[in-house]
Amino acid sequence: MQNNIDIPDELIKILRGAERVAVLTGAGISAESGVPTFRDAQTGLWAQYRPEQLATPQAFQRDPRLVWEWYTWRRNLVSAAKPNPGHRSIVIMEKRVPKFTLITQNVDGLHQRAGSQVVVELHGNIERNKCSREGIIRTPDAKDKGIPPRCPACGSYLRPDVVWFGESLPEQALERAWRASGNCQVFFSIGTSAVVQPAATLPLIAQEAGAIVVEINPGETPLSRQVDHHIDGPSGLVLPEMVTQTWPES
Ligand code: BJW
Repeated sequence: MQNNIDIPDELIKILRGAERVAVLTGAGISAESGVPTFRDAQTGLWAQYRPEQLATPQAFQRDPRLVWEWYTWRRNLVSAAKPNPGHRSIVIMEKRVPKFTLITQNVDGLHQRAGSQVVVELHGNIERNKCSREGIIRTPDAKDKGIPPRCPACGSYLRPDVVWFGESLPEQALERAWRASGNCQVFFSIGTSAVVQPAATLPLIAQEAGAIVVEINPGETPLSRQVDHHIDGPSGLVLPEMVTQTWPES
């Protein structure tokens, strides 16, 4: 089938010879798996819910039950979702590029379920829980039917292991992301609105250090005008096309 996606020849050539590639993904890569994005008009989560009522530590303090139930709804959505061709193409890139770093803002675990071996999770993972007091990863007791359940070690509420607004990102993940961005030859920004800090700075670090920066997104973002290539289209179509043209034998 003919599609209208144009992958620049120059990019294919560079990618074939590249030793170090970094990829940053956002909610858009999981959109074709049926996981809602945050900021898309109509379908994005923030079109329906207010972030400050659900995705901040203050929201959890104010109404832990509401926040926990919202995450339970999203956990069910994510666990029913399946990786799409965009996620799978990144698995092929990981196999082809000697030093490949996948950095994701997503908390849905779909990269891992597609088969990506190493994933730097900047905003945590919705499947895990941690103690809201100590920040240690904990699993609730099977008998605990509380909403939210309690930390089995100290009795405080458990919360999802995700990064809310105003919270720091996991230090090691952020450091790995800085390093890979400042040390790659090609940097991809895929399916992200490129507005949430500090992730939004990573493509700029890469560009500053001399990397070719490529954005894959069906919409425009604040980054679009600065990148070397903006490829307009859904990642579930663009990435398989790019991978097939770059490594036809894969
Ligand atoms: C497709 C597609 C398809 C559709 N194919 N594409 C400096 C300046 C100003 C503010 C700050 C700053 N530094 C820090 C801040 C504050 C804040 C921030 O950035 N605010 C801005 C919004 C202004 N940052 C923080 O608080 C961070 N913490 C921090 O920096 O700590 C230190 C500090 C704190 C306070 C002050 C100063 C320093 C933490 C950020 C945590 C973000 N958390 C969330 C929720 C995670 C948990 C959960 O899932 O519930 O993370 S918010 C949400 O946004 C989620 C995402 O990971 C993140 C990014 O969203 P993403 O992935 O880009 O999704 P969308 O929906 O925005 O975009 C989707 C894109 O896909 C669109 O472009 C579509 O076009 C596209 N698309 N279909 C490809 N098929």
